[in-house]
Amino acid sequence: MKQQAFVPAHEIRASFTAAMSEMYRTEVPAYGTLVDLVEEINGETLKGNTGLKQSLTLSGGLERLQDERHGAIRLGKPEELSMMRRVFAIMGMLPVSYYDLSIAGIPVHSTAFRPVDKVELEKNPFRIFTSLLRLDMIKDESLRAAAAAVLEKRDIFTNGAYVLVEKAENEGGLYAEDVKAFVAEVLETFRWHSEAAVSEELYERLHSAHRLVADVVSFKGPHINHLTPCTLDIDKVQADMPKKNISPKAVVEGPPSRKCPILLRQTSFKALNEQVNYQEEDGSFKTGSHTARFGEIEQRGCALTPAGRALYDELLLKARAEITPDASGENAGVYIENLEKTFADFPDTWDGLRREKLAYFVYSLTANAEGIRLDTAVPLEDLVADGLVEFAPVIYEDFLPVSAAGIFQSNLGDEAAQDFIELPNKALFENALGAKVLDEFELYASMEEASIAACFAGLGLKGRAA
Ligand code: OOG
Ligand code: NI
Repeated sequence: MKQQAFVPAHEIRASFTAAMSEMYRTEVPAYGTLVDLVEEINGETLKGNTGLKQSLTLSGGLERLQDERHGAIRLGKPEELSMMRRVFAIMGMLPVSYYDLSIAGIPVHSTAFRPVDKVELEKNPFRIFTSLLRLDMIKDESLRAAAAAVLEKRDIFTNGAYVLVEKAENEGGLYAEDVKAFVAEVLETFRWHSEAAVSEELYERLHSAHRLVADVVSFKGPHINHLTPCTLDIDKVQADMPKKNISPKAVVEGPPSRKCPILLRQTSFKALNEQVNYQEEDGSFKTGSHTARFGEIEQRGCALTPAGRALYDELLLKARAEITPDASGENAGVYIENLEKTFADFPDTWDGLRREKLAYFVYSLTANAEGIRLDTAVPLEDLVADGLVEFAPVIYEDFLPVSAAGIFQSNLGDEAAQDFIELPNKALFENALGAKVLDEFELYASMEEASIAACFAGLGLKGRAA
């Protein structure tokens, strides 16, 4: 009998992403409208041919563009995070980077689960920003205890999910007959529940500590709070959103529009006000509302080296110190103008970014290199200059750095950041996760290194000249 093969992780990931996108479309109709708008504008952009080659290089090709999404969830306790790590591992998604949001006044810390190798990323790049609540940042001791007690009682995963995760771990993968069930069981965890697990009174107390605390603690599960399609022209989608009755945030977050896009740019529409039912002590329900879920779009650029990231942070902070975008949108025009002016100090040609080692690139042999064998090592630059080797930017696969970005606070509403006890703790996060997070810079650097090694090998050389 022919032995049955495991379903590849990227196929499980693609099925899960499609199922979640479908679910979110019915839960949040504005998301469906946004996806349609993004598809329409991607189509027009491709037809218009503007910067087509570059956009496609950066997005990893047309096929990937259709699947491109990111999402976000917020978890309440360590066991939830470690189980989530096991679930995502089956989809080929590993924890990359540590994001300490306490520096933005938000009581969570986070990682991004995503595929890490080149082939996996090309097949399906789905990534999910995953946060863990920092109960220790709630100052009021009795509230902290009440929140912990509510979380203690809940289990966000179905029995079926536990069974299939264990099966996949024990056997080394999932067979086709289990994949459908696995996707359906895991999807349950991401579903919206309008029945709260707390009374109105407790909800209000949690909410006044921080609206995120209320969002995590009050519900039976970590509802997916947004899904973000990828656009080839974020400025156009931003401009067209009001025509579809979606009101976007005042300005696009991240770097300004450039010839050579860097990191990522994103914009969102405000969280929905949704009806929920609080569960009162006497067993009755009380109607109320909660804002959590929103829509967002993104456009990706190239991954920056630590030096590039430092320059990005410096320029973004400088621009924002001069003009901070107002939530009303009143100063959006001057903010954008000033941002573009400030970023004039960031090289805007691929070769400039490469020569100054501000961004990562992958190298490949050109058609001229066909049949050529070298017997002495030469510097990479000579091969580029001789037209034997060409380069393309590495796509940034992660999230906007917390240090300089305003996105997190503005996702939650535009009120001022609340004051919390600060205790940054990557080790605590990794303990909860049950694993170390991978270093995104190392991942990008090794992609670049591997591509260079392949070029030299292709020319018959063992290594490059220093
Ligand atoms: C996560 C926000 C992070 C992004 O695009 O930067 C994120 C959250 O609000 O839970 O998704
Ligand atoms: Ni997002």
